[in-house]
Amino acid sequence: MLYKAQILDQLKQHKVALFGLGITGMSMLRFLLSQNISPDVFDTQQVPPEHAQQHELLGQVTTYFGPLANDQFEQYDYVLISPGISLSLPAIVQAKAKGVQVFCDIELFAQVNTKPVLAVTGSNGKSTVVAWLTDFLNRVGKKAVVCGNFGVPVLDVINEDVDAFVIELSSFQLDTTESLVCEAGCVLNVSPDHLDRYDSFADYAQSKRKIYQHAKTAIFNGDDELTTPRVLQPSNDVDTDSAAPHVAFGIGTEVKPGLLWRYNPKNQFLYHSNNVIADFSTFALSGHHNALNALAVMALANAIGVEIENNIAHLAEFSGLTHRCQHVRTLNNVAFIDDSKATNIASCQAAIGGLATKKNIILIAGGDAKGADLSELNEVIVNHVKAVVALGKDKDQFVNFVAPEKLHLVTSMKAAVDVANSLAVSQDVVLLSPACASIDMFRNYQARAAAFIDAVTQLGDQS
Ligand code: UMA
Ligand code: ADP
Repeated sequence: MLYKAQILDQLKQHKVALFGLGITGMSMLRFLLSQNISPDVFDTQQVPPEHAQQHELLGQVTTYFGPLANDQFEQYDYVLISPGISLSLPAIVQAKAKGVQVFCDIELFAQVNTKPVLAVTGSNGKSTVVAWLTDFLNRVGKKAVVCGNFGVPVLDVINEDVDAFVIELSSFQLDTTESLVCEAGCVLNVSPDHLDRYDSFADYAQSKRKIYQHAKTAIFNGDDELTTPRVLQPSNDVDTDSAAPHVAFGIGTEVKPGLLWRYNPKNQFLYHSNNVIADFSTFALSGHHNALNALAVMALANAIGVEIENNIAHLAEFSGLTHRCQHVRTLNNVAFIDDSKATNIASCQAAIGGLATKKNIILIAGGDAKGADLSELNEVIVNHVKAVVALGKDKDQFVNFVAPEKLHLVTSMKAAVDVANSLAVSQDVVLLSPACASIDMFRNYQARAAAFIDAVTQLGDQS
């Protein structure tokens, strides 16, 4: 396999620690061992999640499980970390202060990879866009593999023979990525999320824009200033226009200078420059946010030479990912919708905006708000939601802005579904769109969805 060798030579000659043993950590361990690099492995959990199944690999390295000393990594030259590990952890801060190199799997991938990359980040829509783009590229005859934050670590697929890797990137991954060259990099949108990991919203937004650092084309959302291709220059700490050609997508009822890929919500047409290229109402996915996602997919595919206008049929077929506004059941003319993947405020707003016909939504929300102020949901709740059923760690935030007669606090998903069902009348929509992370009550958003679907399935059929 052809890799760029420099970083591998460096790692071979120096002391390497691998910190975090989830799916990213295991992928880094497999890759390093395949290159005859043997890191010391750390995890702050006494029994890390991937430990039990991986005795064989872990038998080849020295492992340290449990709390870390602040000077734990000072004796190393490199610490390869997983994205879930905060850079403000004292052991990491101290290591960096001593000049230890700290980076994640994406940076390692970037330094060894020789194949084309399309990279996508944003607060919402990343997974939908990378899955859609990969599906589209494969349908038009380009071999594409989806990876990254999507759940497939990049180093697990690096040997695949591809026309393009389609990489979903989180801000956590971008925080320690400096050299990712991509054919096109795209920030879909930026809205408050993960504020428990950043000093400010501005820092989080800046982290997203790192994707443009070495992009050959910078694709951005013309309606979202925070996605504009400007990159922080470490030398002078100033944001500077990225050198790559800029390509914008966005909403517009008429031609706008600089807006190449456009959606007109009035007629639901998609445009390239001045030309109508598709009628979005014929697509399998619906909602304004998905029209914008479609534009991003087109711009990204076009950046590697895919002709769009004659391939619209291939684009229109994608029917979306599970747990994003997915219909579960209709009972007594009440639709139950699973949008468990809505883990921040903007995604919940998009779901409500896309589904509301009148004030007919019963919203099940709450969980770990990750430092966000849930009262930003007030406007959409006032306009479209007839009742809120709140659960999870930050459910009490709803007390501050939802009228008492409209709010129901519960302690389990089963209770949430039962209460929502008892409030619903014909033509209402019961929407699980939590605006919060799930980890305070569930293993992940899939487990939260499973609890919702289970409770909905158990509801008696009175029709
Ligand atoms: N750990 C420590 N000390 C700490 C924190 C974590 O030792 O202080 C250890 C944990 O004990 C565990 C390991 O680190 O053993 C977990 O690492 P991780 O949290 O980075 O999780 P992975 O399993 O490697 O999954 C990560 C991403 N997780 C996070 O960013 C939190 C996955 O994104 C991603 O799919 C995967 O890499 C492959 O790239 C998940 C996610 O929630 C889906 N992402 C966030 C989001 O989408 O909003 C950013
Ligand atoms: P991510 O990977 O960024 O979390 P997903 O595609 O998994 O994004 O979607 C997460 C949530 O955001 C879902 O609730 C989905 O309905 C909503 N969503 C998808 N695309 C957008 C968008 N462009 N703007 C706002 N919300 C969106």
